[in-house]
Amino acid sequence: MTTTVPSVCRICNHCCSVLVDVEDGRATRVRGDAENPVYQGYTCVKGRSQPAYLDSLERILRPLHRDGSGEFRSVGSGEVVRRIADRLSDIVDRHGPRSVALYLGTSQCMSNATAPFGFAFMRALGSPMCFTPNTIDKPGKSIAKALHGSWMAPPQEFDEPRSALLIGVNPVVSHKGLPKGRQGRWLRDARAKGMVLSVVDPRRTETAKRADIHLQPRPGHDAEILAAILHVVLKEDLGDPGFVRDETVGIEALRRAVAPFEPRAVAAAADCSAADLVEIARVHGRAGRGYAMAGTGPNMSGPGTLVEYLVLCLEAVCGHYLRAGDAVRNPGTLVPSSDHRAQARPPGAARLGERMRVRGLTATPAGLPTAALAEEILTPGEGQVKALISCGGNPLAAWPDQLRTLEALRSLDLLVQIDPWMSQTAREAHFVIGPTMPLEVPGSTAIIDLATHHQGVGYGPVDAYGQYTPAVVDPPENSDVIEEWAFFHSLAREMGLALQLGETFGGTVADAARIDPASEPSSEQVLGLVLAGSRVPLDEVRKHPHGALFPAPGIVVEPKEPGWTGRLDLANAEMMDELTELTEVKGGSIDDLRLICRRLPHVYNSSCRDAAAFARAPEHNPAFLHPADLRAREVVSGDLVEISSGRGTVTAVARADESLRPGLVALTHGFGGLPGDEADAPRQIGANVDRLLDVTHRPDRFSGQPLMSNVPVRVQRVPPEAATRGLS
Ligand SMILES: Nc1nc2c(c(=O)[nH]1)N[C@H]1C(S)=C(S)[C@@H](COP(=O)(O)OP(=O)(O)OC[C@H]3O[C@@H](n4cnc5c(=O)[nH]c(N)nc54)[C@H](O)[C@@H]3O)O[C@H]1N2
Ligand SMILES: Nc1nc2c(c(=O)[nH]1)N[C@H]1C(S)=C(S)[C@@H](COP(=O)(O)OP(=O)(O)OC[C@H]3O[C@@H](n4cnc5c(=O)[nH]c(N)nc54)[C@H](O)[C@@H]3O)O[C@H]1N2
Ligand code: SF4
Ligand SMILES: [Mo]
Repeated sequence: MTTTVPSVCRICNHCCSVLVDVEDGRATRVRGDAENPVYQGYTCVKGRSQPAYLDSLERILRPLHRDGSGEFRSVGSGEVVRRIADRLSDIVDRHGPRSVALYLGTSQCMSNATAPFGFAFMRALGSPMCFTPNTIDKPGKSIAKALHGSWMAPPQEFDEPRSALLIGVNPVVSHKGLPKGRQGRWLRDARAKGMVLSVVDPRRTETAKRADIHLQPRPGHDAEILAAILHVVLKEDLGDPGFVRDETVGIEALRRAVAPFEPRAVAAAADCSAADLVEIARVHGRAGRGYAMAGTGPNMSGPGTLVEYLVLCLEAVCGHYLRAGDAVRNPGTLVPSSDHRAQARPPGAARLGERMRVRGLTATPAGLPTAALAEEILTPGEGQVKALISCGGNPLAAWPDQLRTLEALRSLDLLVQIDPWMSQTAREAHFVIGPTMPLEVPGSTAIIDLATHHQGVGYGPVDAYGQYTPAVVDPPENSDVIEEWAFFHSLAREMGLALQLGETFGGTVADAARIDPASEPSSEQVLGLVLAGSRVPLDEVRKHPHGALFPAPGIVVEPKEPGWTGRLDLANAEMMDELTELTEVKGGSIDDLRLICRRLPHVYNSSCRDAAAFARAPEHNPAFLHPADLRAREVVSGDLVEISSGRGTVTAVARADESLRPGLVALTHGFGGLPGDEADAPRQIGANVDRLLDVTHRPDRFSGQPLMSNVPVRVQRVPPEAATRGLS
């Protein structure tokens, strides 16, 4: 008998609404839910491939312990928690709590309880060493907000924009930068109503193909391009001078700082059309309503914090914020309500308490710098990290500088990897814990509210929306998998620690959120606990199994408080200095190719490579080059090429790509194995991009994020004799 259960896909945080066919307790099919008002039946191949993942023979269904002989042996979940607790207690006794670090990766975000429990565990242990991928992604977003200040009401964002400016973000593949839901339809309708879409990207991406203006510059010139856009907007008195006068400080200093960024000069240096650059500035500056978002490209290609800071300056100069009396269409659903006021929260600290022992880096509003953790592990002395619990992330596939990461992880006294697959990192771990998978646990769409709240523009739905899903199937029979929050809960109990949920989705510490170590809460109870206090109660959201809009007609932006003096800062001194330095440093050698980042539709970072098989796509990551660059190297699509940077060399399969500007090679991260693997199988497992990166290469001054795109590399053909090895 087949039953069909509505659910939320949590393979990625687009959170599509899906229907799952269940037969004899197993999921047999996942498809889009056409009844859902926001997603309208949209899904992607990754989400639809889930039934195959749940029952995959390769899934880790029992905890594994690698013993002295180097072999993994399965152990019961109770026993594995005891062994890890013993090791951790011993490490803390010898080296103090700071020697234990936690890394919560991308795949933990989709489970609402993992972060609250993981962080609570670390607080109970007394270690501040919590890391996430945010600092190797777009950390500039939250840092720039601290430097600039933030508007205490939402941006106009997806509410009837007349101009959308997307800089190095490709929503058609990544689902960021356009509203959650059926994005293609939204884009078509918005353009029909007059919205102009401008895209700045060195590749003619799937999104750029749908744009009205596509500026195709060299990578790494985004700060200059944004400065040139501001130059035009300010020179021609576009934007919203009233907003600038009333709500900001520093306009004159900003004007001076962007004055040298004359569009023709910037366009010449970036090798793109000056006319299009000016046109983007005029469209955006005159639109009245609009939004701008920078993606991973510009954040990874240069000074990411400066890029994000200039985006915020542009949006303030254009006044793209809701004002007193405006309706707030998306006040969030599964997060608590907040006040919306037409006033600026002034800038705050961008360098926060905890210091790394390396390179003078500190915590920032984006978190501790993940790009410095390997060095932190490798640096002897007081405070050295000796143990790492890694959950839902894959350091050896995704952290910049794979060679250094490997050296660091191999030097640890304890590495625990919570992962359903024998990933690159799992292979090196002392303990591997196989977790439940999303359809086996209850969940919700709260992450999309949270991302909007923390990251800003480009993450949420247009209108308040929410969906709850029960667990749809049980874990496979005879399995011994453990839900991520429950791992932290049992570990705490074993170590005699009481958890206090501080960072729930509401960000509040309720008394009720103290978890009794002796308790055995259910997944449903825990979900209720972490979503407690949400604007729309979880029970209300539960009443709409197919998901629903939760409009809030009464929520409007309140007027500014009397006597309020907060202003947005358009001219933070460090940012202005960094901008000025840019006018002095010009490009690198243009004889080199530049390696840039790029995502593929059928994989999710290092996850879902099976979906590639499902989509009959190659399971490796092609090295995309412009046909002219291939010809110059006497390479044809399908040949093996060697890509070398100052840090390392990988072998990849070349693929002609007309959409790329010449002079570039685009390679997707997350692929490949450990050093030594790929030489034998670039066609099967692909190449690890992060082996080409060096964590000390031009790090961002705040986040420590190194250059991860726009990286100088050399590409050459692998001679046929050598290539035959790769054909096996
Ligand atoms: N299908 C799929 N979706 C995903 C993911 C995935 O792996 N697969 N990953 C998820 C994650 S973790 C994230 S953070 C988001 C990221 O989402 P996006 O930021 O949209 O990531 P990409 O699709 O890689 O797009 C980055 C774009 O930047 C361009 N670019 C590279 N260098 C530069 C530069 O110097 N300047 C400019 N202007 N552009 C540049 C690239 O050509 C590329 O088109 O996607 C999420 N969604
Ligand atoms: N060169 C280069 N490097 C990059 C990037 C780039 O564009 N170029 N992008 C960066 C960005 S934006 C990001 S966000 C990071 C990503 O960095 P990470 O988050 O560290 O990497 P992922 O590959 O997303 O790791 C996900 C891991 O979770 C596992 N997993 C899958 N499902 C589950 C589950 O249900 N539960 C648990 N516990 N685990 C699960 C997967 O098997 C995988 O091992 O990479 C960064 N690295
Ligand atoms: S993996 Fe695909 S189907 Fe699932 S939420 Fe993401 S975009 Fe939607
Ligand atoms: Mo990311």
